[in-house]
Amino acid sequence: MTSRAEGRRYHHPDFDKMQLQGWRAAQKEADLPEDGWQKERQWAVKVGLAAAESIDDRGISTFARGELPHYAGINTFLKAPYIEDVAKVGNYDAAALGVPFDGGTTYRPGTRFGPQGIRRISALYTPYNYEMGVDLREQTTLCDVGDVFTIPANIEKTFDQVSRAVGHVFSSGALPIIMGGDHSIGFATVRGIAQCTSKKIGIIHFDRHADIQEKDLDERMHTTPWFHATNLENVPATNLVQIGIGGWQVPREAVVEARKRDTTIITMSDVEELGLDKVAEIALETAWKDADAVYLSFDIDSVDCGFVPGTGWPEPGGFLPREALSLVSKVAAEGICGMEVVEVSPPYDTSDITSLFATRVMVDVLGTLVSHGKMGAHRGIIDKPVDFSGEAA
Ligand SMILES: [Mn+2]
Repeated sequence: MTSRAEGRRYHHPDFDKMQLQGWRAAQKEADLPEDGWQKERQWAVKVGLAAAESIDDRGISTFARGELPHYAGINTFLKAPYIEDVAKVGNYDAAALGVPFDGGTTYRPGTRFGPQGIRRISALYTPYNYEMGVDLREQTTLCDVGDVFTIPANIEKTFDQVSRAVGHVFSSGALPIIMGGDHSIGFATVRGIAQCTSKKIGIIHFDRHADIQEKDLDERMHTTPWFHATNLENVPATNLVQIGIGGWQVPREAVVEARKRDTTIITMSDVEELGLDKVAEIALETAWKDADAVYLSFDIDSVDCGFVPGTGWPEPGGFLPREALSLVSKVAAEGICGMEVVEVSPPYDTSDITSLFATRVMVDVLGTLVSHGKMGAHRGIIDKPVDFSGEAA
């Protein structure tokens, strides 16, 4: 009779743990500094009062400040510092900003609460990502510059406010990370960046919907951003890549326009057939062709509605969460000049899962930019910075 150990069969006698990303990532963590973390704790005690005597950990303060605890505090995006004076936004590599607006919505409203929903659940996150081996707190600087003052009853005035805000942030050198809002804002956000540069901008657009007709219900709405954005001189339609489009909610007038303007549309079947690497390659080659920067527009409804119920026009058959995150990272790895996550509608959400996914897209892009050395790369195209500071109040 053999013992249990003798009887065990070893199928992989040469298995090396370093073949596992799980183990390599654990090694990588050792290379990360923790100065930022120490600094944050010292600051928390300084401004939040030293803790009661019974608390052994003297890094804990009396009033909650900074990351911990995750259930406490005033929520900015990822508990990043809130920049009240917008003149100081350029002190940071990236700036989260909210566009609370749902006046462009043609079915379910509620995306005016998107920035609040995303900020609230973003409190759950640490600045560290295991697989990437990135710690945002240690390797970059991020702030939350708050929300744009939108005008609920006037979409054109809102567009003007959004372009001005995005232009201000972009010109400061901080990378705009925009939390919508419905997708109508895509025109205004791109216009905000495009006005600051003579260079060409491509767009990679994740969506179930084409969003490229001229008008909807007689106005510019959330179905129309790319018609107007690609009318801008330095935003060619041939550099617009639309990924995930399909189903029963794509208006025919949008299809006519996409065909006329020669955009590149990649359906979910294309994704299935070609695979994520090939799709990323096609998207990047097309969006970057003769362009100097790429803008990332992520409509949360590009993900199957079973995962993101809190959105304005849910359409089954979209991305699985892992696929969407993988593709977004592959796009961000080449650098971006700004990004938006739109169409999160917290009133229709369940357990904050839609807002959570939006947060995840944002932090995955930030982490990828850091791990690929692309944070700050957008600054190279700012050759016409705007400056509104001298204007009369
Ligand atoms: Mn959509």
